[in-house]
Amino acid sequence: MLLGERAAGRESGGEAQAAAVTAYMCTYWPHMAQVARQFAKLPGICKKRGRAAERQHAAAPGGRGQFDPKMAAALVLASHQANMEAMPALVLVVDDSPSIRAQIKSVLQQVEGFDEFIEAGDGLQAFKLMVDRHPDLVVCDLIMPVFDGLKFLALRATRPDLANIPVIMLTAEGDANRKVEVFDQGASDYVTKPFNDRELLARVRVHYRLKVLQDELRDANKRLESLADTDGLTGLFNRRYFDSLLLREVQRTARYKSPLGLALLDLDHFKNVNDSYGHLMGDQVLRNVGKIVSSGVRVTDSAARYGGEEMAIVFTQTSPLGVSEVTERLRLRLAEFTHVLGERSVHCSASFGISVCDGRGAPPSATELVERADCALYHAKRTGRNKVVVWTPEFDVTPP
Ligand code: GH3
Ligand code: MG
Repeated sequence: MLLGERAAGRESGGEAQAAAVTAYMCTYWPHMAQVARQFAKLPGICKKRGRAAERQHAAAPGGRGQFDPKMAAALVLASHQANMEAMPALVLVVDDSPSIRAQIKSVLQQVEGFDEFIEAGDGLQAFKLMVDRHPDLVVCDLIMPVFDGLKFLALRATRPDLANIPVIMLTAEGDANRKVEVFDQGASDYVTKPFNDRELLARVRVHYRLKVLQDELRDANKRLESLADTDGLTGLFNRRYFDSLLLREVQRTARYKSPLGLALLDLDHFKNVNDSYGHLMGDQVLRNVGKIVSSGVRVTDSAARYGGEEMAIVFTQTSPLGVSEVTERLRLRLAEFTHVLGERSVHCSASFGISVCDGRGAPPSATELVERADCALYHAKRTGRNKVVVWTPEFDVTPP
């Protein structure tokens, strides 16, 4: 059962109801925080005014309660129809006449959820407000002194981030050329002045509806994209993404002669962890290792889950010495880390194999780079584990 925040507030303390709740959805950001405290373990979505940044923040893993991105993507798609009318919208009303602005506002207030308005007296002020506040919809007069509606549309066209905000222009009766020009400049629709209240309402509703759907589709697509690239357990990139990333980085190295490094990591005696402490502890170890690895490298480096308990790190623009140093630091951190699950705790070290190209000469192919790191990793396992081994050409002559 999906719970809205009003219902969540009403039902606080009602255990039977709470037990049936599988997810919650809030309209305002502060409500999200309140409801998340009550249903801390459930996935939640904040739908405040369609602003992508805030919604993503509300939905970020660990941001509010336990968030399940797969579920959120499904919930957003499944619930938009039911919630659309109730969503509060921020509307920008632009007209040089304060009385017409007041008239437009009083008409739009009839739409459920349209309860927040900002106003501008000319196109320049409107553009600044649009940039600062990212409204959900703009109703704008075409004819205004100095900075008119067409100039406003031209300025808006320079900002791709404003392209999805619908603009409905108010135009004079019978001016067909102007209407065509308004569409050419990116307006979503027009209403002729003096406007008919019901027509304005109908057009605003349609364009607002379309914007909400487009925003939600874009957000859901972004989430699905990131789900397709990441490993569900560790949050690191998955193997598929790693393969294409390494290929790209090797090409970059060949083109710009920049150094590149690859480290393969394999947990030591991990099977024993699963066998002695159970798979849940094994999973906990993998999650922790993922966090330690991703927080221990630069944002420009990339860490991926390469296989079951193998991970790969691609170091870009890093000298061979730098790759060895960072990898050695990671090895130490992992060896010292205590993994805890319930009452039990365990240590689990890792072995590392490194292959690098220093940017001089033709770099090895991505496959060669992986084979070399794998060969060095094998050597690390054979010679005692919990160590970092760098591949050297001698390994090809005398296999470890
Ligand atoms: P070595 O030091 O030689 O690497 O020994 P090892 O025990 O780590 O290596 P081995 O390849 O024998 O075992 C790897 C184990 O990793 C076996 C497999 O069940 C476990 N494993 C792989 N993926 C997962 C996972 O997602 N969760 C858990 N809990 N275990 C996993
Ligand atoms: Mg292992």
